[in-house]
Amino acid sequence: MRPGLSRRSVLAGAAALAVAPAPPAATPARTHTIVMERMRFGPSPEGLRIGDTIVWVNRDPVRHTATARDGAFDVDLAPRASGRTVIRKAGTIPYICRLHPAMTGRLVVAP
Ligand SMILES: [Cu+2]
Repeated sequence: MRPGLSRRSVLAGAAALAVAPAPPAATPARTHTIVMERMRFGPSPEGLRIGDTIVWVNRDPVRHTATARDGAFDVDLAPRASGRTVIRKAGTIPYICRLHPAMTGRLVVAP
């Protein structure tokens, strides 16, 4: 038993761990808007991150959906309605309107 390794030094070590530099503060989640208008999706926001929210706004007089091709989300919007989804994964996520498959877009989410 090393006499130098006292209970005190063990506690000091634990305290040092507790104040070790934290990883960079997580970027606060943000909210982005994508407008559906005139049978198109508006531009996809830049700088998307996991945890961010997308607010989908349908300004058309017809129903639309925002449907991820991989099933990550599926928002069904009556005319003039809006809805929201939270981004749960990184990568490129193509999406369409199920009712108007010519309406397409993609989210690019940072890893
Ligand atoms: Cu549509």
